Amino acid sequence: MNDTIAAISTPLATGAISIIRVSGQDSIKIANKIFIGKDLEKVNDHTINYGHIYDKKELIDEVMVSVMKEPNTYTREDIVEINAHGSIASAKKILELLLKNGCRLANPGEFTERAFLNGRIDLVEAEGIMDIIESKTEKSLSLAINQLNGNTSNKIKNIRKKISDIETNIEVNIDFPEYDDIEVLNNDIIKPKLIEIRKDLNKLLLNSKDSQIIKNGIDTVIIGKPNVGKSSILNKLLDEEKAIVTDIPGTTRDIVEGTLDINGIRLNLIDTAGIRKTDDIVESIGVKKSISLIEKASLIIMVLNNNTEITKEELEILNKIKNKNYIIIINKIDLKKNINDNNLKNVIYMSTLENKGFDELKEAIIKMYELDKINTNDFSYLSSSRSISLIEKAIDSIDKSINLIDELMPIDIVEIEINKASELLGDILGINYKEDLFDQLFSNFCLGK
Ligand SMILES: Nc1nc2c(ncn2[C@@H]2O[C@H](COP(=O)(O)OP(=O)(O)OP(=O)(O)O)[C@@H](O)[C@H]2O)c(=O)[nH]1
Ligand SMILES: [Mg+2]
Repeated sequence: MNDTIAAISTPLATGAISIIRVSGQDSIKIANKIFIGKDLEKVNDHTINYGHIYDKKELIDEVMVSVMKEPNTYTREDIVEINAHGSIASAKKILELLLKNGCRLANPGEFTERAFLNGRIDLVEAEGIMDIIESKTEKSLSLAINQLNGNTSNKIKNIRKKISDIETNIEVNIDFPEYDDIEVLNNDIIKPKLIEIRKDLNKLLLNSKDSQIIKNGIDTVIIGKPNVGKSSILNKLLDEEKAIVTDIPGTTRDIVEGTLDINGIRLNLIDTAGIRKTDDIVESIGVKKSISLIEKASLIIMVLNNNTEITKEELEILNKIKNKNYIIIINKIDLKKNINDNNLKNVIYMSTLENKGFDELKEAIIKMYELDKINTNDFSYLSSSRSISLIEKAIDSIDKSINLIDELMPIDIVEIEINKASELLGDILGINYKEDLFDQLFSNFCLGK
C-alpha cells in the first residue's frame, strides 16, 4: 500500500471531461512533474488548480487539477484528480505519463479497497458504493445511499454488541459460579436475548432478499406447450405486439423479452418457444432454451389450455417446477372447459381474447413476493451474496444455541455457537479478514473506483 496508484475514473468514452485519479503518498509529487501551472506541492489543501499537462515539451491537454491531502479524502491518502477534456486519447496519454513518472496502474476497485484498509469505510459500506454505481432505478439508488450512510453497518454492530453482552454474562457466570442455578440463567436471561437477536437478524435477511428484488426485478419465464397462448399473454402484459402470435403451433422459436412494472418492482418477462418434441432443428434449439430457463428464473408462469386435457409432457413440466415459485395460467376460458384442474395449485383463469385474468395474475405476483409489504423507509440490507450467506449462517448459529439451551446443555457449549454468530457478523463488516480475500472482493468494482 506504499505505492501510488493511478487510473482513469470516468468511462472510456467521449464525454465533456475525463477524470484521472491518483492516490498515494507521492501523488502530488508525481502529478507536479507533468503539470505546468502553480506548484502543486505548495498549493492549499483541497483546491482546484488550472494548468496544462505536458509530455516534456509537447502540450497534452488543458486541465483542472484537484489536490486533496490525507486524511480527508476518499482513500485517506493524498489524492490528485486531473480533470481533462473528454477525449479518450488525452486521458490515456495523461495516465501513461503518470505511470512513466512513478505511479502504478490501479487494480479495479483498488481506491475503494484502500478506503477500507485505511479504516474509512467497512465492507458493508464498500458494497454500498458498488450498489450506487450499479443502481438502475431511483428506488434502488435511495436504498444504496442508505447503506452507504452506515445504517446497515450500525445495525450489525448493534447486534454484535447484544451478542457480546450475552458473552459477558456467560463469562461472569463461569468465573463466579455463585449463580448455582445455571438453568435459570440460561432460560430467563440468555434465551430471550437470543430470540431477540434472531429477530433482528431475520429482519435484515428479509430486507436483503427484498433489496435483490428492488434492484434486479423478478426474472419471470412464461412456459408451456405450443399454441396455449404464451405470446398472447406476453403481448397483453406489455401492452405491445412484441411477440408474433399465430394459430400455428411452434410460432415462437427464440425467446422474446420485455419488462413490466408491478408496484414499482420490475418484472423481467421472457416468452419462450412452446415445449414439445420436434424434428425442426431451429425449434428444438428453442425448446432446449425454454427448459434451461426454468432453472434460472425466479418465477415460472406455466400456461395450460382450458380447452384441452393436460398431456403427459405438461405433467412432466409441472413436476419440474413444483419446488419453485410458480403460477399456473389456464388460458382460453372463453372456450369449452376440457381440462381437469382438480389437482392444480396457484391457478389463475385467463382469456387473452376477452381480457380476463390479468388483474388476478398481478395480484398473485404481489402476494407471492409480498410486494405490497416492501417498505423502503428505514431499510437496512446487505447487498452481496457473500454477506447474505454469512447472515444466514449467523442465524443458523443462533438457532443452534437456542436449541442447545432447550436441551439443557452446559453453557460453555452454548457459548461456542454464540461466538460463531458474532464472528460471522464480524466477517460481514470485514473484521479479521485475510488480505487476499479483499483483492478478490474489490476486483468486482470498476476500474478507477
Ligand atoms: N380462444 C382463445 N384463443 C386464444 C387465447 N389466447 C390466445 N389464443 C389464440 O391461440 C393461438 C396461439 O397463441 P400464441 O400466443 O401464439 O400461443 P403460444 O403459446 O405463444 O404458441 P407458440 O409460440 O407456438 O408456443 C393464437 O391463434 C391466439 O389468437 C384465448 O384466451 N382464447
Ligand atoms: Mg409464442
